[in-house]
Amino acid sequence: MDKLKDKFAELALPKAAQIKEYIKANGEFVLGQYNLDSVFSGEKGMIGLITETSLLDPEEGIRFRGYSIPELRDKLPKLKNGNEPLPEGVFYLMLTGELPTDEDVHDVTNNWARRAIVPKHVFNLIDSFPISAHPMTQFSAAIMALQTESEFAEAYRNGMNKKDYWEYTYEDTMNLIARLPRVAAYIYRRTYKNSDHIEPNAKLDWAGNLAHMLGYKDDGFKELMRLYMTIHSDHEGGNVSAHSTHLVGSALSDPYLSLSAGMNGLAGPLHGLANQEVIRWVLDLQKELGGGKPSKDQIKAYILKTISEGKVIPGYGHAVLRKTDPRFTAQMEFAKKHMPNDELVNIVWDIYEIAPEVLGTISKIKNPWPNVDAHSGSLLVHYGMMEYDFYTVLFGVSRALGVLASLIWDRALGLPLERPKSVTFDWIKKTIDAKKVSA
Ligand code: CMX
Repeated sequence: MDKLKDKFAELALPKAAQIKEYIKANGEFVLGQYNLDSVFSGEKGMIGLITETSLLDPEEGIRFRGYSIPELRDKLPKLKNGNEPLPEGVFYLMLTGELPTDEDVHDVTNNWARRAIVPKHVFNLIDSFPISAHPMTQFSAAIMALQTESEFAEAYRNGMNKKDYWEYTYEDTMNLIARLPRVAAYIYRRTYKNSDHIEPNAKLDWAGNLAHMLGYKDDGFKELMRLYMTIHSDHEGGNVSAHSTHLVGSALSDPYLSLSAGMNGLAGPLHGLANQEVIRWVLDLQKELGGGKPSKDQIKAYILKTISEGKVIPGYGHAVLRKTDPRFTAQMEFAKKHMPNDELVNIVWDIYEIAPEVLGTISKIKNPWPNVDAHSGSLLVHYGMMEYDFYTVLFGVSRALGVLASLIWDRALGLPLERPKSVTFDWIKKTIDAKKVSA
């Protein structure tokens, strides 16, 4: 028996059928217009996707099924002595559209614990990489190695009916999410802790177990992982990791192939890799000054120097957001409670005072405010995780929750193969010139 699967069938499938009917009946409705600038701006603002799990407002930030980040922290179930939401809850919410009860979340924890068996060949594959391989390369490859377990791929080979796609996508998703903490922790311990691996503890919650397998005993780190895994999980459908997972999934590539593609996108420095780049940038700044806490003038000068060298300030700016990211604020609140005097955290706060003012004077930059990545590394460093090349793997484990919940919805909605039209620049020029002549 799988209560979450039953709940999805009971709640979400009728909703999916309604959505399909609505789209069919209103297919002619015009949603917007786009111009040449839209095409050349990376399709920003062009509506081209349906993603049920979350919606992003440029001013307010992300809402998961209508709930903001502060609301999630307030309303999602927590452990008895805990203060941060359990990520099992945000997954339940994204999948079903309903806030889970404590019991619902407990069921998901147990469900994932039952499924968390990683086949040996996955560890062998990870071990075959040179130690110097970036953790995201190891992570993406490990997800591909897990693909041998895909129930979707096997059912498709055996001639599955279209109406069953969502069920096998669900099974793969649940197995994959259950196994990711073990895979991530294995990569961490192998790369940085001399392959001194730590066995999972099935009594812990999903994020608590990840913290345990990484080797962090502090309860504060477990709480951080619960918050971290919740707030990084989804950011509507157009960001690179969500969109690439969805795009690859549209070819009916199974969840393993799709998520691995998404992770390759997350590994880009303009997306998830920015979380490691932030710490690298701050450490470089400190190195240049000979160590210690930089003054605000020194921070300002370093920002200007970075920009003059044709580089970006990592952790600042966003393709959609136009205000401080509420995920940044949630992490700042966590830091104020748990580590208000931490030097690196204080540097991050000083940068927050200076960077928006400086970036705001550069007219081409549309958003001078911090994004989620500006804060996360300093929290990890506080608990002793100095290996910043690993940070994006943590982002990836969390991001799997949202993009895979969406993939189940994609299959339940029967969304088609994605195939936008592309043209050559010559085609554009001829078409526009011809229009000008006839005008
Ligand atoms: N520092 C310096 N320049 C910046 C900048 C920053 N933080 N943010 C934007 N710009 C520049 C862009 O590089 C671009 O310059 P060019 O026209 O010379 O190429 C110009 O300003 C316009 O960019 P934009 O329209 O404001 O931003 P985009 O939507 O194109 O890009 C983003 C958004 C996030 C890639 C960009 O702000 C950036 O590179 N930020 C730093 C990297 C980062 O923090 N990424 C993480 C985002 C969150 C996540 O996905 O995890």
